Amino acid sequence: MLDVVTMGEVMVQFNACTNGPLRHVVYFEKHAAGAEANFAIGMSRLGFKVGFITRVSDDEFGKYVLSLLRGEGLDVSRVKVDPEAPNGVYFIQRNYPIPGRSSVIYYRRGSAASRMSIDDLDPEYIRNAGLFHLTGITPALSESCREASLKALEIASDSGVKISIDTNIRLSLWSREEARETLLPMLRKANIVLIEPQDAEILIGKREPREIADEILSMGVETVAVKLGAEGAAAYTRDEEARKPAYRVPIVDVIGAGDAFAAGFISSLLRGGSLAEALEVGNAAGALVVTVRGDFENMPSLEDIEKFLAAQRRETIILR
Ligand code: KDG
Repeated sequence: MLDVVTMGEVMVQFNACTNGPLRHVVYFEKHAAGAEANFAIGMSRLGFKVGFITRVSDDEFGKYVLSLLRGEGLDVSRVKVDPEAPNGVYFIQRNYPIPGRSSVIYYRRGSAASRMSIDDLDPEYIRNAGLFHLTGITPALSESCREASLKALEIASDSGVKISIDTNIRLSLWSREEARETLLPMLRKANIVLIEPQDAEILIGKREPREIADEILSMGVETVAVKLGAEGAAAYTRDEEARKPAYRVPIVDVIGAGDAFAAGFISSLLRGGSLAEALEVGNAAGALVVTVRGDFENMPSLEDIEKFLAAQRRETIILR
């Protein structure tokens, strides 16, 4: 039995080696990433058995993605190789036009993963999982992905499998209205919701963590984590709340931090951690990931989280 099953697109990432507009960038580093894959790799490194549902292309990029997922210990028995479509690819433009911010340029329309449909779902695979995780990216990929996401949630919810949803709204994939219409009913099925204030603004018109949490808890969700970027994160249940600041680390590439937080936070809750402990583990994973280029490379093991947190407690990390 798998502890976690998730479903999403894994793209090949070309991360600019220098800052500035992409037309002047000469060198790129090749990585692979995708919000659900980052989460899945994080959970696997943290000791959970994880199954991944996706489609990849039947070429070098598809082979790269598949060997990466397999190499990270994920169950890839439900990954399909689609000979009819290319793999999704994206480029990261760094520190321009806003210093300190990266932008993402996708080449993913019509990609192999965007052709996922309910035919890619094996209900037993989801029913036997401990947790089904989805982000707002997968339903935004295409109509068939939206249907498959809804179906996967229905299967999980009908069979009592816990559901976590990270809203991850990408406005280059769909409109605010589409995001709201699709994601709100999905959140009602979730046990755990992870959200950022800008997504909450789109979904429920609120930006303040306590108000966001109250609204989402009132939908029947058990635990809400509000990701606050450089300010850390806050988490809420009906009876408890906690807030933890982010750890200060040298920042190289913030993309993937939210997925690392999700893996750390959820892994800790699944192990019976308190909200405060789960926030610490989530923040630690997020902090480690932003110190390198690429999304998941620095996803830590449990042992490395413990070393990181112990060092923080001893205040031995000099970070400026
Ligand atoms: O959360 C990180 C992701 O945003 C990045 O890996 C790319 O999956 C991605 C997406 O669709 O934005």
